Amino acid sequence: SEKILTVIITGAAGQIGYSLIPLVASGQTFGKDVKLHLRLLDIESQVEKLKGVVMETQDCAFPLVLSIEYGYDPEVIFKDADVGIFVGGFPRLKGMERKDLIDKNVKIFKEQGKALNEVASPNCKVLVVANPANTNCLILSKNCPNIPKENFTAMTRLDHDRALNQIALRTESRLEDVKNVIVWGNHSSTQYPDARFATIKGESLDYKGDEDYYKGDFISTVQKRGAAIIEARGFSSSMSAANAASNHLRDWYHGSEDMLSMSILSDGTHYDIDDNLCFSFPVKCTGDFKHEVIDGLDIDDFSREKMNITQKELTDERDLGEEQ
Ligand code: NAX
Repeated sequence: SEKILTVIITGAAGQIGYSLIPLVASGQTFGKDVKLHLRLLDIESQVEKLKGVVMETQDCAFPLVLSIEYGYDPEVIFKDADVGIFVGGFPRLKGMERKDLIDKNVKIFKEQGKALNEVASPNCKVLVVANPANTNCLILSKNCPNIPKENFTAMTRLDHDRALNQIALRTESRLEDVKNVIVWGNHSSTQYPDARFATIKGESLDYKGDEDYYKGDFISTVQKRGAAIIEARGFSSSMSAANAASNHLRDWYHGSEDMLSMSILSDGTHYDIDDNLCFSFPVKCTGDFKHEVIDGLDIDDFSREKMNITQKELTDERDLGEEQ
């Protein structure tokens, strides 16, 4: 029988939305044999702009797209959603404290969570891109008691793909030959990109031989890559963020042999990370939106310290959010 997915994209009038819609609608994300109903959400003041994006999407004449609807009411747009890609959020404005940013987004993700819980498919799969992505994902899940916890993910795939690229450059290897990197923790500057298990063409990376780099500049380059792009381009990452969102969903749906990084809801059983946090772990995607944490990797003192820092930040964000 014909495969059809109803896919919602929030923040669809924004920068990432503009790059993401063609990846999804052309079949790069879910495959050329999956037909799509697209449901695009933005805020009321952006509906005119969204209409323009819809017109362009129509004009691409994507054969897979069966229908497009758009609007600002989540209870309408989220109806029967099989996949929700949450890109829309309140941006961090100049001079804004983290607490303000979290307050604004808690409100949005509570409201959208309630709508998702009410009207989406009870097996809806979720990817949160909007920052603070991990904490937004946690809030969304808490407001969706009808949807299983394992259906909620936040995006650390961009950080993961950035780490792969840095290793390929450093070792003068092809990207396709670099595997087994991990991004632990939060999608923020406290994340811990971990190259200890990386392989090039199946052979262990010479981590010990280049330890100063992998414990130093490698980590900070990946952590600060988003800021470097803003500095250079004048806008935040959007092509690469959309590409990472598409990669995340493609691998989650189709499965992958690779070790990947996904932020998921911790249940307290992996790597001594507390439950009730949305934390990025090494995962294996086994297909049909299933994933398993890759357990059993050695955590040395250096790594534990880095993981504690990012866990602490996530705990603080969660607690700030709960004051709301
Ligand atoms: P833009 O500001 O271009 O677009 C965001 C869109 O969301 C706007 O059209 C806005 O009207 C809309 N929006 C705001 N509140 C909304 C709501 N309540 N419901 C629906 N839509 C709403 O930002 P863009 O560059 O597209 O980035 C989108 C988000 O991705 C930001 O939160 C950004 O911080 C985050 N990012 C996350 C990344 C990740 O790796 N997880 C990397 C890239 C990016 O920085």
